[in-house]
Amino acid sequence: MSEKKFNVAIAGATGAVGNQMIICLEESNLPVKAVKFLASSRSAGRKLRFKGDLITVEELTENSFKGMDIALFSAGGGTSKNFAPFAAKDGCVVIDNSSAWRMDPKVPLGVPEVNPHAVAEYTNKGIIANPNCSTIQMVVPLCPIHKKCGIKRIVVSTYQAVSGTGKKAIDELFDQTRSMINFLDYDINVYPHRIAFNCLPHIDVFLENGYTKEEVKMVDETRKILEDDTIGITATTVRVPVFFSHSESVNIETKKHISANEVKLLLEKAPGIKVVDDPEKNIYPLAIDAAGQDLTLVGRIRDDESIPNGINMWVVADNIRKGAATNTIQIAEILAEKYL
Ligand code: NAP
Ligand code: 3JN
Repeated sequence: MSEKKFNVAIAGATGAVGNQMIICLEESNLPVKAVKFLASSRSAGRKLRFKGDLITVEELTENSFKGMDIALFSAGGGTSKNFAPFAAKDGCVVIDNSSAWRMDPKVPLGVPEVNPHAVAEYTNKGIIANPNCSTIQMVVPLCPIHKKCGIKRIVVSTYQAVSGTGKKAIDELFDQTRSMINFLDYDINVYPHRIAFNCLPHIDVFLENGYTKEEVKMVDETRKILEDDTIGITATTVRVPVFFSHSESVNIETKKHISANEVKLLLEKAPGIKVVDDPEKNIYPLAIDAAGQDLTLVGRIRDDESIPNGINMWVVADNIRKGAATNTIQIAEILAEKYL
């Protein structure tokens, strides 16, 4: 890391992802000169702690980024679309957590373990996009397999934690669960159905083809990050009553044969991954073990016996850390070390 220090703004600092970004920034090696915390007018004036100091939250405006070097956005797609260009115009590099810029061909979509070289393309628009959480944790183990054998097709089903919907959904799962176990009435506000003791095959909005937007994000973003539009991908995304960590059942068909044992050895050496796979001892990746740390846990690695070149695996990561804040800070670290 160079000696230079950076002014870092966080837009959406009061939200679930923004709060985790503050923690990850405190934990990181990024040399920070000063921070600025931004949110809507609703939260302006609130105070948030950074490394022991109390920082007053300011309202996000077009002029918020003057003098800033790096802006981390997690305040929704509309806010990113409207305000990221103002940050870029003022010479700030934006790392955006929303879907607003992800599929723009001039904006890199970065996962440091997979395509760190993409970060260099920030110069096009001054914006780097952070992928969707479900995409990030899937491409981390797919990348080494794709490099070695070529992936032909992916079938993925997700089991996504409510924290992916933000703070209000965490509260809703807690409140509904508490009400139900006390035989009390409960409210349904965040999702179209009760989430407590239920699974909802519905994340983000439905599109004309019957898929949800979350499913289409996984398809499009995976192809962009792995730099291969020929990969066939189909996804089913499901919300489950878990607070933190998304789990995924990932089935892949490769071009060249690779055995489950070889996949295990390959992933054991790959960056950002912990292989957790000893079924005889009931050891496999769990949401509760992934939560609060940054590795992507991979287990239940086995041959898909229904096709000649198939592998099944179970992939779990903390959706708010590696799926959002940690990945953003890792991109900022690369940027600071190599490009700014
Ligand atoms: P959240 O808990 O509801 O927080 C939303 C944040 O955005 C709050 O800080 C809020 O400020 C701020 N905000 C909302 N409207 C704003 C406006 N007009 N101007 C300035 N700030 C505004 O949501 P979250 O879970 O943290 O998610 C935030 C965004 O991050 C999502 O919309 C999504 O784009 C992205 N995200 C990405 C992933 C991923 O997969 N990488 C995962 C989850 C979320 P107030 O306190 O003032 O309301
Ligand atoms: O639901 C999840 O588990 C992840 C949610 C991500 C999300 C939520 C609201 C808006 C996104 C995203 O990152 O794709 C967006 C969005 O920016 O479109």
